[in-house]
Amino acid sequence: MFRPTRRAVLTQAAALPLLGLARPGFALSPVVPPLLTATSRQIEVLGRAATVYGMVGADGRSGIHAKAGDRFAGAVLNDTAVPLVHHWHGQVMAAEGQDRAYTGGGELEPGGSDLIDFELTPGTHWMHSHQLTEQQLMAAPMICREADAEDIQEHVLMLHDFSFKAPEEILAGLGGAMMHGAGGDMGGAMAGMDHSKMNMGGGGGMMTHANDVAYDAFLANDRTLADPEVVQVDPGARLRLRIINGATATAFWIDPGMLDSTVIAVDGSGCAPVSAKAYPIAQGQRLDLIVTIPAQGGAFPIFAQVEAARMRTGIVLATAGAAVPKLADLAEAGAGNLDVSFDAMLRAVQPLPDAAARMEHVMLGEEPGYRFTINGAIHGEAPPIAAKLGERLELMFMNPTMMMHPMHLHGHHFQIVDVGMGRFAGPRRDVVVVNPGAMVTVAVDLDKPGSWFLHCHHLYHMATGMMTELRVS
Ligand SMILES: [Cu+2]
Repeated sequence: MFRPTRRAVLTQAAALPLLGLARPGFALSPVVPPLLTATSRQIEVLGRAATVYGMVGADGRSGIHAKAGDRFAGAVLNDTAVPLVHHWHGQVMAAEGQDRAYTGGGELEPGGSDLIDFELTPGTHWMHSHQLTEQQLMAAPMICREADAEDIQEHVLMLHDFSFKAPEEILAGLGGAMMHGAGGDMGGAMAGMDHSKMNMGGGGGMMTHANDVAYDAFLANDRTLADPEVVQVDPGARLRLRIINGATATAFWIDPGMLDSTVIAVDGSGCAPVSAKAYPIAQGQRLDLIVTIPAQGGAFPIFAQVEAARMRTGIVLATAGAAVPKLADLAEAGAGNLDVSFDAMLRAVQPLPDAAARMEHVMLGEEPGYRFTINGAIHGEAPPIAAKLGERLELMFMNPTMMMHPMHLHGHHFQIVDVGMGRFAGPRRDVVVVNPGAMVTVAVDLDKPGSWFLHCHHLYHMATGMMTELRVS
């Protein structure tokens, strides 16, 4: 893990008062170490050096690790050479303007800092750039330990998809162009689509596909299975894994192998405990998984296998002295596509109270030239969805496209209330999987004014237009 020296931190702190800061609502930080620094760093992937980004806390760890009641208060410094649009994913107590991912939020220039102050939302959350740099690991955990969290060992597992190509090149290869004409090359219809990846998915025999980017590797805490992270655990112990899918274009199945396992929270919100053989996690989603280490000890891989594929990554939980076996990065059998059967089993610990709701239809779309739309428009082409402060809104997503879309709403934890099997008090989440051919409804109480992005968490779908705004006033 990248650890800045104390000297580096102090140097940054000393430099802060000199940094330009031209944003209304943000004041210049006094001489204190930055709470968080966006930085460049080097990692090794499959024996090759790679320059990626990172977001490092004042304690030198990746991201923020706090407890319920703590505030995220201090300076966020952009110590990279690229502008930054930071987003605190899952932080529902942050007012609009506390991150830059909203219309008018602008970019934090290289060398600039923002002063941030909000109470952290308990749960497993994360942070990432709202730009193509997310592909280059501009992302980190944002963990706020719940007041009632069981007193057991915890470990954060962050997943990424990795390419040695620049994200602009990946986007051009897909045939996509950045919305607002910000670079990219308009290719032919579906150019770069890898039709060998086509597979018959759900949705009544529709030809669906997944994994439209050919990645070089899949990372679990920055490492592949060639050299996985090994976490020391005690025989017989219970361990809480806080799993974050920080991949931009890849959904996974978490496979705890022979370990007994139970999910107790999704997207940072508690759910009634559910056990399964494998657990789906789409881009942006989180899973809090309790696993039990057998009393006799040993080494236990936790795999994350790419949906509709054999590729996988993971970490190993091992008791003292256990031999860690060599782990293949291809599973014996391909995984299925993500679907809603897992969400259908989940029930929120804190469901929304009964209330009358107003319905908005959100039609997802895909047009030639790798152009992904919401209600027929790319971001900026259509007015925002207008909503009233205090109202209960239901968003009914409909997906006639050939790909799954993990739909994310900023600033709120909605509740899934219908996945096509009748109404239910499903899980609280902030990213919902909408499969090809599916109709999924979420309910949300709009308790904060502002303009909140509603977008697909597939980075290249968002970048080419699949984003709109909920304007709450
Ligand atoms: Cu999408």
